[in-house]
Amino acid sequence: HPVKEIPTKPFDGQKPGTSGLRKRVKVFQQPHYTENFIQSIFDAINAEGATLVIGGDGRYFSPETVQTILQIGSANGVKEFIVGKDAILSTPAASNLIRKYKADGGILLTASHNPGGPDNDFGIKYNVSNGGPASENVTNKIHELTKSIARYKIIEDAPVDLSQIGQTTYGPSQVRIVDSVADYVILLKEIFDFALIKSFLQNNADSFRVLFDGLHGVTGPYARAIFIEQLGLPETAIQNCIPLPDFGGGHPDPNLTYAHSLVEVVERNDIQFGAASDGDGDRNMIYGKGAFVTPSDSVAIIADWAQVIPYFKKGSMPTSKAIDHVAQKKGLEYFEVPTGWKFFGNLMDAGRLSICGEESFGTGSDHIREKDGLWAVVAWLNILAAANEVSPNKLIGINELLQKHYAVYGRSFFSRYDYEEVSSEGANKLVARLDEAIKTSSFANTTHRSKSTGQDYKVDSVSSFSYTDPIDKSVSANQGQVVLFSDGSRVVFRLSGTGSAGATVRMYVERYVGPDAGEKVLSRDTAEGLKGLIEVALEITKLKEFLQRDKPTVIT
Ligand code: VG1
Ligand code: CO
Repeated sequence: HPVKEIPTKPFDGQKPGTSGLRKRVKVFQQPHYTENFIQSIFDAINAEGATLVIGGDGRYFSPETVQTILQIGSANGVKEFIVGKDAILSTPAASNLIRKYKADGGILLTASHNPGGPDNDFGIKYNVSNGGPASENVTNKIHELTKSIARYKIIEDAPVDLSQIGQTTYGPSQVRIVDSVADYVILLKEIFDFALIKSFLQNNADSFRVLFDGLHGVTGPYARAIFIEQLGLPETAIQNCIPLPDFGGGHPDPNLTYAHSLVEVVERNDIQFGAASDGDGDRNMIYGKGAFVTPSDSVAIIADWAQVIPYFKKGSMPTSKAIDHVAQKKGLEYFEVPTGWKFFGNLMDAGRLSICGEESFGTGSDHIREKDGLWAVVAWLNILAAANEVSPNKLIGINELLQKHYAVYGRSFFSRYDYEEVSSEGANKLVARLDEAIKTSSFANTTHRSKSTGQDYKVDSVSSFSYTDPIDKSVSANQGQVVLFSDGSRVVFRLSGTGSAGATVRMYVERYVGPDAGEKVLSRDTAEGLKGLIEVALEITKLKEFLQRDKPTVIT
């Protein structure tokens, strides 16, 4: 098997974003485009003798890309590829395999929650040996290499049948096709009290029904193994659990807008516990009849209840503003990092962080180095099962747990407004206005009254978030513009790093109400709790004017 060198020219824009390189499928299908990026990964790492895990969310263009990786990887000296059957590995499952088999890294073929199919998105992400996404110094190096690439190397061998579990070869390299699900189920069983969850579900089969929606993403087979095979739930407990290359035409993002298939059935059938996951299985939404859990409450509650989860009984406890209150009360360390799971990796490796979350429906722990949708869903089941063990007479559901939490810790009303695919020009003007406000302090100490609620909000400061990694001291600047108000409320603006066209502006809004506010205030709708603040934020930034949008595309 001779190594061939194929001449090529650089493409613009091969810069990995928040979570890998994401572009339209048509962009990846251009001759040499995908090959260039893969070769640049191999040039950035030491591929000689390496073991790599390969898999993804099963989206359109994945099987072809696996073969491309085998061609280029074998020519660059990769010793062994561990590949998920049919190119399928959820992002958390891939992270687990990298760690479990001590691989040197992995290539994940996913654009996560972005739609799939020939006219939609594809993505390639490189993870390192701790199982987590490569840090910015690695992704910057890959990007630099894509700018000057002049050739890539390939070995031509017969394509590997990805549907056959077992050992085979590609050129000089070993290829191991593995069951995509098995090791992940073993992992979750080590973490949670499956026996307790199972008996709780069996004893409350009518009063506590479960529905998981895979949105035709990668989690389907994992959900079947966990909910049906392990926990003994009926077939009706899962839906849309066959992975499809175009996710059935849907947008596999678990939020109230895009996961309407779940929301509808939960409402119609009075399901007490519903959940959904995104395309690649790292996000989750917990949603029951009349009960919606925001991502920040979810991680705070998991941190608060960590002692009922066997994994956390083993060692030190958590950290990650709802979760801040839990950490403070428990005397634990907590950190605020920029957007993107890669920023948690160093802290976890150093043993200083074990529970973390993102506003974008991402929750996870140091059992792997990615956020983990099914982990969060099973964590909630474990917590509810444990909570009900102590209170056998009245069923504690999602809402009861939330209200109990607010009564102790207070509540951080939180919401995110996404303005998708706006003009880059408008987005830049918005950013420029905020930069100006930072430079001149022109917003500081100004007070703004909301017309609809009559509340006054006084601006304390406007700043740009810069993060210094506590472990390796690397600095990531310009990670979002923060408007802080005198009552502790804050609004953050940033540009998305995962979109594949135009610019997407995100506005994060947060307002804290202490436990003394009383149940009536604490149990309000998020939208109601945030109304005045959102009005003020939109007004002072002139967001609608700059973006030419009256409403956000999605509110989560
Ligand atoms: C978004 C989310 C971020 C998440 C990232 C990847 O990034 O806001 O919290 O880590 O997606 O998630 P951005 O840059 O568009 O805001 V996933 O599920 O795509 O791996
Ligand atoms: Co995802």
